[in-house]
Amino acid sequence: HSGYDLMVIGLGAMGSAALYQAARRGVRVIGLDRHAPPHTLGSTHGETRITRQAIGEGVDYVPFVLRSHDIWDELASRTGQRILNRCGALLISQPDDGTDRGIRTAFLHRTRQAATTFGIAHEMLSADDLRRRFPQFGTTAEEVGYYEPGGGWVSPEAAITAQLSEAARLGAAIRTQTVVAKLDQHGGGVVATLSDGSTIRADRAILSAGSWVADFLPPAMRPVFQPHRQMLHWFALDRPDLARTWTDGPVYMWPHGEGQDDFFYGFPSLDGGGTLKVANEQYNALVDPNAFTRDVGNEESRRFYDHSLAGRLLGLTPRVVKAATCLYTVTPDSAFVIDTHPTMDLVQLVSPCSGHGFKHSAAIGECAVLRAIEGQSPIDLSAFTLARLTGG
Ligand code: PYC
Repeated sequence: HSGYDLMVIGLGAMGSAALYQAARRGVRVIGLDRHAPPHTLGSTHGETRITRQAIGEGVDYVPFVLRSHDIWDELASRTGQRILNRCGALLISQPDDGTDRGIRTAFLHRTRQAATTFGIAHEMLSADDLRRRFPQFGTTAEEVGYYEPGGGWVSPEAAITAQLSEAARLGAAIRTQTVVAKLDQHGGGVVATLSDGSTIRADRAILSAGSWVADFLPPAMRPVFQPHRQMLHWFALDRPDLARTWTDGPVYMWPHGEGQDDFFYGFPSLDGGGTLKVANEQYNALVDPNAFTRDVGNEESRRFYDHSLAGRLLGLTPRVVKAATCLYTVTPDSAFVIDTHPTMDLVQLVSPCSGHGFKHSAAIGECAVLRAIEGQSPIDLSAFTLARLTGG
């Protein structure tokens, strides 16, 4: 079969990781992206992504993040890029009641279970400990903390840049501003037809197209992957006396009620205490990834500030310094899909991460490549089948 051994469609978090892992194994690989990564039009921009090792979404994810941290440490020393920042991760929550019930406590419960199962270093903080250790948060007398020193944040732009530049250095071909209009399997390989009508062939493909993945699926399966508009906000801080605590502080996640709006997360101040990046999540803003409102309205930022942030992030003002939108591609159970394509067995589907994928992406790229070229993933992928969502 002429052409490449492997084609990677979509060079965001998963795709750039896959391209790098393929190139370092000597695979003849080509990566294609409709834009020029790292770009701001998908799911992998905005300076920071939370990383944590005890994964409250389920123990099946833990091996991904642990392996991803190792890959990024190695890549950082090789490229000089600062990718992973272990500033610590804090979950503020109502106390664990020992059950999986209730939005506010179940995540803490499962996080603690994952930490215990994998021996991940952590501390449980009482309400008093929390206030003493982290005076920048306006926590209540009922709220407690789970603190993980090995957590922190990943720079999506640095990770993608390093993965792509290393892949290119190792021989990968990269074509940006290249739209794949159609993907077919025949003659023992895969054929990508580009929007200009030309074709690219490879023995196998990894489809990591994020919010665009539905374009490559049978129509009945498309609704499984729902692109949702999300907002990122950078608000101004006005407490110079707290600048140090915000600069040196951890990343954090804070469910503060039972409703979907009662959750936000944020990062340390990366500009010396001038601003804080904070965000919430929304699941009622289904969009077309090619046509949606990318600007964030002042009233959207203000509503978020008033509902969740005022009184909780001390010194934060409602003044928006910067805001951006990005996309989550959400499955019905909010879990990942890492599986063989339903109608093309030479294609690995490595996409939707429902808003919690970046921290796992370096390892998922590696697993996808090894499954594509050797038929087996080093990390168990059985929890991430497409069939669980399609009944197939
Ligand atoms: O994956 O840690 C995460 C996360 C927090 C908020 C959105 N995603």
